[in-house]
Amino acid sequence: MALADFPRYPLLFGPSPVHPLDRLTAHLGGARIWAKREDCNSGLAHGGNKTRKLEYIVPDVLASGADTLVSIGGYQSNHTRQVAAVAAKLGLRARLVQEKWVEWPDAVNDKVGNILLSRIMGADVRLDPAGFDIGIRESWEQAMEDVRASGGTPYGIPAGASEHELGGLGFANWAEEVARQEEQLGVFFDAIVVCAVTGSTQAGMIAGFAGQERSRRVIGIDASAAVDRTREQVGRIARHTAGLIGLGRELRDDEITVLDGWAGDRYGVPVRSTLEAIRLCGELEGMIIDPVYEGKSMAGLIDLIGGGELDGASNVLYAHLGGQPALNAYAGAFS
Ligand code: 5PA
Repeated sequence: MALADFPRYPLLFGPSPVHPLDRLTAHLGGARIWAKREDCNSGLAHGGNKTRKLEYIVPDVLASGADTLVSIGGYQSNHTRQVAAVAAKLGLRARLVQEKWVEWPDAVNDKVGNILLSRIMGADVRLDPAGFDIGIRESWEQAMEDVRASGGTPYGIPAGASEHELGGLGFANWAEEVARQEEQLGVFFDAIVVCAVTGSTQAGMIAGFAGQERSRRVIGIDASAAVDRTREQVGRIARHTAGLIGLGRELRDDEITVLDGWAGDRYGVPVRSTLEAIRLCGELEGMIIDPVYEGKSMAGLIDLIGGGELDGASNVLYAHLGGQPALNAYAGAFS
């Protein structure tokens, strides 16, 4: 099978925009930096990377006859907010397990931002005291049982849609979209920089780009603060996705790059470099990034350029995966 053989249910406006970040580039004085904007890829509740992944999952949802999407994340999960939006769009219910992934003192952490949007979209939001974990959770399985017990038909979507069979396809498609945009723009992105936590975003990219003629680096920046687990998950999902889309060869270990050093000690807690990266992008580009994911991957990009790591690259593409609604829950970090 090839990627084109998998059904895709359109949820995006079309290809997400790609544009240069020239003031940031001038400030850092290295490779030219561009951004591809998944934060404005869709009209569904601000979109983001999960909306793209869900394009390949929705056909399976519809075929299953389910009436309720069941998913899981932290209180400020972007993923569950996007699941809630897709459920609304399809006329389905959403049952969301929101775990306490982050010990963050902001008093409105479980009230504003993503969780507020999910409530507005009619999702059944349930808070759970469990801590951070990217794997399959008992609470998620229990939520599916609850839906069944009340006469519904659940469809389970794991954290970040990553452990889903088809979770990597959305970003394999992103890789094809990038190649088409490169042709239109007359550039080649030597390196892609992307945030990694549950893994299927970077994994899909790796699988997708691996089939293209000209090779490039796909550099994951860990934001889980549990890099071994994330690296394992990225590698496993990349290999699985490569198999699904008929890559026709095994991925090499050197194609799986997840760097640590910018997550701090804890998932969801911004460190100094995160806040500096957020301010820098805001002040130089008017581009807003969040304190949980994109602020950390941008801090990585800044250091990689400053440290000469990307010297051989003339154009670097920063994958902006969305996530700004969470900023509302982190007002304390900026006051
Ligand atoms: C998330 C994930 P992956 O989980 O596919 O590695 O993507 C990391 C990532 N950027 C990067 C943003 C804005 C993200 O939301 N978010 C999760 C969520 O629950 O929102 C899955 C963790």
